[in-house]
Amino acid sequence: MNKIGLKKVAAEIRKHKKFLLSVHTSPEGDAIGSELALAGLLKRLGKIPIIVNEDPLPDEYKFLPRTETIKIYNPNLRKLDYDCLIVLDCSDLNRTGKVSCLKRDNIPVINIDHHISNSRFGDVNLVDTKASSASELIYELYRQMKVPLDRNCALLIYVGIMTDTGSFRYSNTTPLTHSTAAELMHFGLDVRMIYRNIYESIPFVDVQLLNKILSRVRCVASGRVAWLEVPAKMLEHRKISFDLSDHILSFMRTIKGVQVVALFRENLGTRNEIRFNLRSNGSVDVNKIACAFGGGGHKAASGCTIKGRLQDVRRKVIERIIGALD
Ligand SMILES: [Mn+2]
Repeated sequence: MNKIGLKKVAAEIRKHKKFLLSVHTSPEGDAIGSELALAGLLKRLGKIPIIVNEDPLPDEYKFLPRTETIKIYNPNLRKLDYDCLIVLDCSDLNRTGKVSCLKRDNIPVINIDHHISNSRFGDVNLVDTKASSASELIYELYRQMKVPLDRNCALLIYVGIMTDTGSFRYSNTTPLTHSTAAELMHFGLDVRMIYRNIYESIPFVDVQLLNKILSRVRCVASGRVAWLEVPAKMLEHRKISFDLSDHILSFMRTIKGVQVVALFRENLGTRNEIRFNLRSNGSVDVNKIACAFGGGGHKAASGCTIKGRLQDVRRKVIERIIGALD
């Protein structure tokens, strides 16, 4: 555990009053859970938290408490007055997207993250690559600052840990992860309801789309690499309210013998911009592969946004993945 980072962040938080909080674009459970739980901690300390994200929440997270306090970026927010910026679950400030425009030169930045590719962009950094999630770090921060948790914050932190560990299945799950989850459950969390809200609430139209998308999975390198391309035209007829990428990646990694899976999506709205996400069973370091294209993440899970044509990006990335197989 990064005790020094925890102490420094606690000291920096005590110095300021009004905080701007943000997370990466396309926020998921850990991003949302960690920022809302941190906002709760700041309030308990008599501070004012303001959360601004570039993207709205996927529908499956709207059952969480206080999600209505999250503001979506708009240019008027450039006038926003605050005295400390806290960025969560981001390896780099640019991962916040347009929210990075709100950063001012004279304002200190606190960086709270667990990605191995983290660039230590903050003036104060709490980076612990052994932590399962940014939410687990917020749990430690509550303890460090001796602020008692309440049920809502326990729920938010639990969701961050649960989603980032693939419901306690991925290799970032540690004894500390489980003991933290046990502590959180003492607040009377309904884990069945939480799981059902996040993973078992796919709208039927999305199940049909998922079916179409999954029929496009391809395997190469004797079945050791599975990849999938999702062109924008498959998605443009509907507003994406539910985040399917996690479900797609989870399913692909269940293919027998597969070591690396790759999902390539054409971003809607931005021309020639591709988002790719990689997952590994541990034999290939996919953080290194994403870093080679300007992205990053963890050894077993990484991502990158890159300019280019879908097929060109896919060919280059797959070639590099095959080169990294033993
Ligand atoms: Mn995370």
